[in-house]
Amino acid sequence: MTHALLVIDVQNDFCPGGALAVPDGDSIVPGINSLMADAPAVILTQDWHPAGHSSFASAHPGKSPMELTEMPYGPQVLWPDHCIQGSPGAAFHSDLHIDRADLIIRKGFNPAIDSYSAFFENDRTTPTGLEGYLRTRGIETLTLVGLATDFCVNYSALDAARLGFQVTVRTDLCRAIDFDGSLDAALDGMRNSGITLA
Ligand code: VGL
Ligand code: ZN
Repeated sequence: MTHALLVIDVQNDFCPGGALAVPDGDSIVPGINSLMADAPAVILTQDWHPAGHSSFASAHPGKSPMELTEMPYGPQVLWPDHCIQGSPGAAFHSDLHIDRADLIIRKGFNPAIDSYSAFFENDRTTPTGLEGYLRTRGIETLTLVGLATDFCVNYSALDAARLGFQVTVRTDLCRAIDFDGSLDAALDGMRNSGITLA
């Protein structure tokens, strides 16, 4: 087995009605379910923050959601409170066939560091353990789908490519936040890193 489908953050808070809703975010669920049915390995990620997480604007007096701040590891967008551990917003979309998952990897649980990528926290060095899991299973190629194209899908795809995996992003099964040109920047960055956009 050498191929895995990586389903990024298809959670209620990133779907319409959620705390950090991605436009049209729920529309990709049926297509992802179809892909999962045929994939030899399926891994889901789940954004999973403690209350008061440092990526929340509410944790920074005087700051509003979507403002930038400087963290010890670099610039960080401040988000509305979202995907709080155990909350309904952190749950997967109820139509997603999560029983197909071999592994669910949670990220963003460290109060001091955000984690967009499925592989590394936002300091780009603290690993989540996913690389070791994939390598020990002999997985070399990855297809990525999910939310959001320009943040967690983007960072996961870039890290996967940097680690030497062969990466395809199914952009038809992703949706973007598209904040301040972030979608175009992400697509350019992924293309320049040898990632196949399909
Ligand atoms: C995400 C912002 C904050 C994502 C997660 O899943 O793209 N974006 N946390
Ligand atoms: Zn988050």
